[in-house]
Amino acid sequence: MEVLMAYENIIYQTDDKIATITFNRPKALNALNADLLDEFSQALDEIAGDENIGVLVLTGAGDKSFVAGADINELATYTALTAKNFSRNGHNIIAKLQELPIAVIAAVNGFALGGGTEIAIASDFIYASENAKFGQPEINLGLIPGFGGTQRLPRLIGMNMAKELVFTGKMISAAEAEKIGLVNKVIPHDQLMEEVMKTAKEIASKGKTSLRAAKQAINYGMNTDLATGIHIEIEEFGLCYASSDSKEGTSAFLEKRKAEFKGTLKD
Ligand code: CO8
Repeated sequence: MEVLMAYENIIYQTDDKIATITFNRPKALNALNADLLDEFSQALDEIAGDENIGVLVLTGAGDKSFVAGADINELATYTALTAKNFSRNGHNIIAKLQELPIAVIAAVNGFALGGGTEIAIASDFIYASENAKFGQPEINLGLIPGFGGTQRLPRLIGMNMAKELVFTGKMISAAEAEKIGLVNKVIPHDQLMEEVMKTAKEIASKGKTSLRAAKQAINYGMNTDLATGIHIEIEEFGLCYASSDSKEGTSAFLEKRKAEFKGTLKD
């Protein structure tokens, strides 16, 4: 595992085709302050520019928390205008995360509150440890979610379930989160990273172009009507043939061997 560039509020590591960003302010339960968000944004730029990386894993430092939301010390200082800027900046970073052409897995190892839930749901899917807790507690601060919780959450778990979470600010367990489709899989705490890495490795062995095409078809298709979504799928299906991976995948099947995908996103 290679630790790259010295960040202070995150740890950025790569291991072959898998990058890991660990939110790293454990004394504040990895709350998102401005410095952490800047570093997160820079690391996402690094990943977007690194052809070798196929999967990004997000997790939190320590045993207790993924991300306990925005840093309330900073929230307490905002005016209406600086709050808007903070929210807009957060949205730009989360859009950058969501638009990465690779798979993003959130390994939620404890509290994922406010901005923590919002980062997790902008990932492609979530694996959670048994002691993970999710919630949108902003209402308890006299606020509302500001990094996508009023928009991505209802799209993911349905409007009424999202309203209950946002209106009450309550925390839900990993098991409840799995029941409502927020989490794909709940895993014993000490096995979380092992399980996440198993799935990450499996995804990293696939062709980059087809992974990007699948992600874009699902992400853009889910936010439009079915006919437009199907049109997007047709275009993305055709684009897969621009990469050597489609030749390799189909030939490997016919030759009864394992496919070795070597295509890049520049194909
Ligand atoms: N911000 C700053 N510090 C925090 C935060 C936070 N969000 N969460 C925890 N901490 C700090 C605590 O202050 C404490 O510090 P210290 O040891 O110096 O007193 C340390 O982390 C440990 O926390 P606790 O002692 O409280 O630990 P507990 O196990 O008792 O409780 C909880 C854990 C339940 C997670 C509790 O800390 C908590 O409720 N935290 C706040 C959670 C929260 O409300 N988050 C949402 C923030 S709002 C948000 O995310 C909006 C995002 C978008 C905003 C954009 C709009 C502008």
